Amino acid sequence: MFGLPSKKSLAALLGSVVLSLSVSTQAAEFNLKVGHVLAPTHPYQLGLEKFCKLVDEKTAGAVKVQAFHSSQLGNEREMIEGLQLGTLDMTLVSTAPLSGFSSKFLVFDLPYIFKTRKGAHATVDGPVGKEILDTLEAKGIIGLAYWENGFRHVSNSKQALLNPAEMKGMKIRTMENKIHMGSFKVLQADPTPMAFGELFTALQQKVVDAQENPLPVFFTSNFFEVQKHISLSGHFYAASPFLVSKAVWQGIPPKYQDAIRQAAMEARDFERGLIEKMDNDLVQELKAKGVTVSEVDKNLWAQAMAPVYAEYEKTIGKDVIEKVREK
Ligand code: EAX
Repeated sequence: MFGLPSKKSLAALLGSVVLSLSVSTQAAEFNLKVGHVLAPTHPYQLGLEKFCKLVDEKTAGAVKVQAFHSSQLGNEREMIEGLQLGTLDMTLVSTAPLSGFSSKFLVFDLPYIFKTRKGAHATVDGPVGKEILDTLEAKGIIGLAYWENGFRHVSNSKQALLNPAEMKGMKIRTMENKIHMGSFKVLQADPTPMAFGELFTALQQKVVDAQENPLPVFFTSNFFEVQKHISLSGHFYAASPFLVSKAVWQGIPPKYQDAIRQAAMEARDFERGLIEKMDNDLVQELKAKGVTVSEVDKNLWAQAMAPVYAEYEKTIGKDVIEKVREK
């Protein structure tokens, strides 16, 4: 028969029980929520899950963050407003809707302002990017880092599309951004601004013929089910600022603020790596799902969209455009 456990093994068992209880029940000093609009399988979510783990580790459990995908905490404009009101702690959004809060972000929305991922990172991670991100502080928002959505491509339900002239009359959903809309208006397309959460249904019901997003968004939101043609135009580069409510931020001690900033930087590099890998892998996966994937002459598209620069040169500043434009 089994003998009674020794005093030593009982003490070891008791110690491990106390330890596990202390870790699992240790109440965090700060419980924060971060929201975004993309799918649970998108690098936004995967990067945020990494971020949440890093924050927990770096603050020894004092700060815990939960990530909410698929517009559970609102669409991008609503979440940015929530930061200003202090009703939402954090959000990860594309730069496009931010131009409605700080017009300095408009420069990032110009078509083909960036040519390469490396060039985009060098600018947004450098002094210009910081200067623009810091304009949000006056609006009640703190910017931690630029994550990545990526280069955006046009998809549609009608035809394989190679030339910008073929966009004429195409009803295309755009983000709520006047340069995005203006860039498609010069192609004589018919842009409709719409929150991301409404887009799949609008495509399914043919309310719009087309949309534009990076491949990771197109794939993880299953747009291949309702869009059979994608043209690799890469017309806009979408950086994704990671934002915190200033009202919430001011209540967090500096040592935890530093830990959160470090975690945002480390998770940024992880998230950017996932986007790049998906960009490389998804063309084949989309073809396998029956999507026509067309390479296009980007110079042709850039020339066709170029008039939007003249339209916004005065608002943005020629000097700012030249400072940001990747040579
Ligand atoms: O930031 O709305 C969009 O098309 C964006 O890609 C989305 O908001 C992710």
